[in-house]
This record gives sequence, C-alpha cells and structure tokens, in this order.
Amino acid sequence: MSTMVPMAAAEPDSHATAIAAERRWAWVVIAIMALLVAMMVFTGLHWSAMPPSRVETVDVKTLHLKGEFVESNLGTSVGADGKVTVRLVGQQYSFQPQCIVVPAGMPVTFRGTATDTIHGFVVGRTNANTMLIPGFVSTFTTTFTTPGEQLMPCHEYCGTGHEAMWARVQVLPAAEFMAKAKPGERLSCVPR
Ligand SMILES: [Cu+2]
Repeated sequence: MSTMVPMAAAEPDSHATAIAAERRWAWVVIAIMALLVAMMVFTGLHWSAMPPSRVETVDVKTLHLKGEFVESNLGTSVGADGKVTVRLVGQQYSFQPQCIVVPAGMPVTFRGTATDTIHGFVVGRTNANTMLIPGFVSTFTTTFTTPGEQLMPCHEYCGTGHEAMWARVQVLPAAEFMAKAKPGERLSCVPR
C-alpha cells in the first residue's frame, strides 16, 4: 500500500504539468503565427511585397495566336521610353528565342511564360532567375554587369528532354546594343 500512495499522488501532478506545458507551447505557436502575420502585413504595406505567385495571367490556349507572346513579339525590344524588355516562352524542350541579346549596364526587364508545364531559367552566374508557369507571366528586372555570352539552362525538371533545354544570352556593351536596336523591332542573336 505504501507504494500505491506516491503513485496516486504523482498522477494528478504529472497531468497538471502536462496541461501547463501544452498551454505554454500553444502560446509560443500563437506568438509565432502572430509574428508571421505581422511581417506579411508590414512587408505588404511598406515594401509592396507580393507572394511569388503574383497574379498576372495569360491565356495559355491562345499564347501563340494573339497577344504579348506571339512569336513575332518574342526577343528583346527597346521601348519608346528607352526601356529594354525581353519576352520569352519556355516549352518542352526549348526556349523561344534560343538566343537573347541584352545590353550591359542597363536595366533589362524579363517577361516570360510557359506553354505546357513548369519550366524555369537562370542566366549564367547572374541573379536573373525565375520559374515559368503556364497561364502566368513571370517578370523581373535585372542589370547585367559584364559583356559576354552566358548559358541559360532550364532549372525546373520538365520531362525526359529537360537536360537538353537551354538557351544563350549575349550581353553586349550598351553602345553596341543600342546601335543594333531599331524601334519596333525584336532583337535576337540571329538578325531577322
Ligand atoms: Cu524545361
């Protein structure tokens, strides 16, 4: 009997301890969730930050037929305001265009999408890096510092031909690039 008494006395104690521990952890989790929500509100309001899946959609069924991503509109263009934009499409298992011309030392905005499945690309060792998702337009702006040729492989596994999916990026000195650029035309490594 003397062995029963400590056990009976210990049980409510351990139960209360467990409840207290659960309650402490619940408060820790609530605090973490509140911190994350506060960070989302702060970055959203003050930095205009958006989730990576920002919603700019494009109709994948008419991609090749009309709108921004028709073949004649792909490649590099210089707008009336002097802004450089690269438009490209990823598909199993190539990029269109296969070779992209960009200037060094000037901001370049990439706009891309995919026709069939998720692709992505990275340009050499630069920070130009994005996913291409069917139905969505991926966009980012970057500046290439050094002239030269860079490889641009697909970095999202997209099927059996994935390892053969890559394009090239020619970074030209800004003056040479601007001499090639003609209003209303799309530049690629191969003159059209
Ligand atoms: Cu791919």
